[in-house]
Amino acid sequence: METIQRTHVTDAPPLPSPWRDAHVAVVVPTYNEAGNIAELTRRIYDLEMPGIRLIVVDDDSPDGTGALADDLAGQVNESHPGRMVVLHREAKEGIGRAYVAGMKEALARGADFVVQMDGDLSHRPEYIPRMLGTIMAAQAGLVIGSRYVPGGSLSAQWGRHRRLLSRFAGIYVNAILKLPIRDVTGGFKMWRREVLEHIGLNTVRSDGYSFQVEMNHLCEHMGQSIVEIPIHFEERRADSSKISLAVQVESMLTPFALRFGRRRRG
Ligand SMILES: Nc1nc2c(ncn2[C@@H]2O[C@H](COP(=O)(O)OP(=O)(O)OP(=O)(O)O)[C@@H](O)[C@H]2O)c(=O)[nH]1
Ligand SMILES: [Mg+2]
Repeated sequence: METIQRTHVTDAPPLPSPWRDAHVAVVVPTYNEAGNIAELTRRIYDLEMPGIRLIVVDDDSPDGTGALADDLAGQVNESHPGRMVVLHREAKEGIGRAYVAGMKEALARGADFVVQMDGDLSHRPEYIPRMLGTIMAAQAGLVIGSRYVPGGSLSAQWGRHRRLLSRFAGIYVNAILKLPIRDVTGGFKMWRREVLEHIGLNTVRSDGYSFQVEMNHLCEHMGQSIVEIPIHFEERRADSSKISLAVQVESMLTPFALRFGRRRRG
């Protein structure tokens, strides 16, 4: 069993109130992230935000991520009861379904702010305090950790092909939906509770990665203010990507469906 060793974060000053004590839930969907989940957990609880809660949503990963997350939760909850929750789903249903389940759990447990992030260490948890400061100061409904605003950047390991594909996806989505967002496909975000409640998570129809675009669209539709802050996006630390052809096709079709189609009944 891996143990969580605390390290001292020297580059971040302690957060003042009310940031420090905010009820923030971090939802992380996992499918085969056994090489990453322990480090991610440690770095989240190193943030010195006593109100933070981690919700891992595992789709019965064959590599044992779910059991590993249970072990980590046991350690975290020993000193901070209820601070880490693991949802076990029986089958791989896609990142969108996992997020809907995790976000519902976050709201049910009283989170005021809900973070969504990948479980592969591409998204640095150390940005969370900055996202919280921004959402509070700007009174925004949604803060997006953005690769494509000034100051944002991509891992140097991303080749030309991947960069172009990501840029194309953004241009394609915005040609159809015209969202006031530069990084429309990014997956590192912080939501205000009321926005998620108003969206109605049961009406979200994306199963896969188009969840990101659909949620942006619903938020913009509500007239909520959306703020992007720059992040450096890192290459996943371990294990492999889960993007399948079916998921790519869904991502291509979703912008049309959102613009011209009906919503799922809540
Ligand atoms: N629970 C659950 N998690 C998923 C599923 N598909 C992907 N994930 C998780 O969603 C996060 C993002 O998936 P990635 O495979 O890293 O996708 P990506 O970041 O767009 O692609 P890469 O850049 O190649 O890593 C990771 O934490 C995955 O483990 C799924 O069907 N169910
Ligand atoms: Mg990834």
